[in-house]
Formats: sequence, structure tokens, C-alpha cells
Amino acid sequence: MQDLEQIQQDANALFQSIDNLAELDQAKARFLGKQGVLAAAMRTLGSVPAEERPALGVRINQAKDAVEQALRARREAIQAAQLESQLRAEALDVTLPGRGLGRGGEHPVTRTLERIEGLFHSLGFDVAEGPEIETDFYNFTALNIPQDHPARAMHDTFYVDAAHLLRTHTSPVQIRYMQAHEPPLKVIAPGRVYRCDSDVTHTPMFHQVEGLWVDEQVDFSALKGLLAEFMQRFFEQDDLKVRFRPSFFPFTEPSAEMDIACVICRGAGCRVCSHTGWLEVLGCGMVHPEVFRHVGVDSERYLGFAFGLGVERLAMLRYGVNDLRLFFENDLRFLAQFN
Ligand code: 2NL
Repeated sequence: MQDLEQIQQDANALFQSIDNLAELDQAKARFLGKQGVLAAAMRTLGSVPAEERPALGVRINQAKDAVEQALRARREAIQAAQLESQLRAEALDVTLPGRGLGRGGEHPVTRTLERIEGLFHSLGFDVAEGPEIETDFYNFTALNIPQDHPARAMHDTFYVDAAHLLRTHTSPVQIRYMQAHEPPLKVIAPGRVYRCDSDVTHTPMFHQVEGLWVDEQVDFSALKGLLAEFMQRFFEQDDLKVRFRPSFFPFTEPSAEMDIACVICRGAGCRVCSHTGWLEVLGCGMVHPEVFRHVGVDSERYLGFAFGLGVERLAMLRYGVNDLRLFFENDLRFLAQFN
């Protein structure tokens, strides 16, 4: 009886001296395990006189319950202490000021694209979009680009399979638009285009805006006025000079290239304009009758004016960026300047 009292006290003292669960398990084995102190006490029952046996058995079981109870209490205390210290370590000071949201912004090419869209929209143009994966018909044939034209070659165009390619311009959007709408129509087609081209001044993906104006009476002077107005608004220069030079595209006849007075040096000559005072900014022309024939527009009744411009080029000129690749590297030190 004395021994059992001592065992309970020893167990209690040992448990109290322990502050982690692993050691507590070892201590538990020492008292409650198969080789433990209480199991040994049970084994002594056989050598005790029969009349004392029941009382001693009851007493041993009481001691066992008491040790288990002490163990449970200590385990809960250790767990509570661990939780408490974890909570203290992870405490948040909700009164500290925030770190700031680090707001992002639109990519300069996106901003330029939206600026171009907004300006043409205010000049009466609808904005249309279409698929980036196209068929040979929409990307080439409908645009009067001959079967043997170099642009169709594998090394200029990304082919998806025998029947599909990544559009090399957004003209297919306008072809689809003419199939779906009767003239008169004014539409621009902004978006990503792809060419097998990659060097300092060319990226395999870039952005283009094409425009189309079909009516019974549109002529080159209307086009010239429209594009001059657009460039003046885009560069915020009311007196911006423009000029048109003859050019060639399979889908327009006649065709022209439009220059604007250099927006960096205002025509005086600088590195950006190669000391010519002029910057080439877009290609344009009167829609070729063969294009109208492919989409079922009566070329006896209607005339069309079309143009195409590169968005990255206009973004570089507007923001004074001298390296096209900066737009595609996604270096935040560059991009953050446009926020
Ligand atoms: C350039 C030249 C141009 C067009 C695109 C066009 C579209 C249709 C019919 C006729 Cl549906 N033409 N687009 C016309 C002339 C020039 O782009 O140098 N772009 C960067």
C-alpha cells in the first residue's frame, strides 16, 4: 500500500518535470507499460494471501487510474503550452501599417492599342476581332496574295497544319466582316499577328491595327484626311506634317505608304528618323477589286480604302522607346514606368 502511494508520487513528480510529449511517452512506458512499475505490482498478486488479493488488486487499479489521470493532465498542459507559444510566435500586429498593394498597370502596347481603338472609334469606326488561327483562304487567297507569293512560304508563316496557319495580319477579320455586313462600312481590326521572324527589330508575335472603309464614294483624299487626323490626335501634334509615297500591296491598288514628320525632332533630322526628318508609319491603298470579288462586294458600285499599321512601332515613337525587345521582356523596371 505504502509502495503504491510512493509510485503515484514518483510518477507525478516525473511527469511534472517533463515539458515535451516525446519524453512524456517514455515516462508513461516506465509506469504503465508491459514492463512498467504497475504491471510488476500486478504480477505480485499471485504471491499475496488469497484474502488480501481483492483489496490489493483494487488498490493497484486505483493507483493505475491515478497515474493515467496525472499523465493525461500533464499531456494536456504540455499541449496547451505548445499551442500558446506557437500562437505567440505567429502573432500579428494588426496595428502595423500595410505593405502597400504594388498596383500593376496596363502594358504599353495594350495602352497604345486601346488609344488607337478609341481614336478610330471616335472617327466613326466599328472595332472587330477574329480568330488568330486562320485558313489559307482568309489570310491569303481572299486578299489576292498569289499561291507562289513569298509571304506564304514556310519560313515567313507559322503553319498549324496543312489547312491552318497563324494569321500574318488582321486582314482576315475584315474579310469576315465584309462577308457579314453590307456596305457602307467603317471598321478597324486590332490584334496579335505572327510571322516567322526574330531579330533586333522583329518579334514572332506583334500587334497590328488594320482599317477598312467601304462606301459608294471614298477616295484617296478622304483617306488622306482621315489618317492625317488620326496621326495628329495620336501624337497630340495639331500641325503634324504627313506625306504619301507610292507603294505596292497585292490587296490594294493603288497603294501607298504614309510618312509623318519625325515626332522626335519635328523634321529636323535625328537618329530615330535616320536624319531624313520623316517616319514611315503605315501602308494603305484602295481595296483591290479582286478582294471585293472574293467577299461578294460589287466593285462597280463600291470603293474601299484600307490601311495597316504596326502597334509596337507607334508605341515606341509615342513613348520614346528605342528597343522593340523591351516590350516583350516583361522587366518590371521597364513596365513600371508606364503605370
Ligand atoms: C502595312 C500594310 C496594309 C491593308 C493593309 C487591307 C485589308 C483588306 C483589303 C485590302 Cl480586307 N487591304 N489591308 C491594305 C494596305 C496596307 O498594311 O504595312 N501594314 C503594317
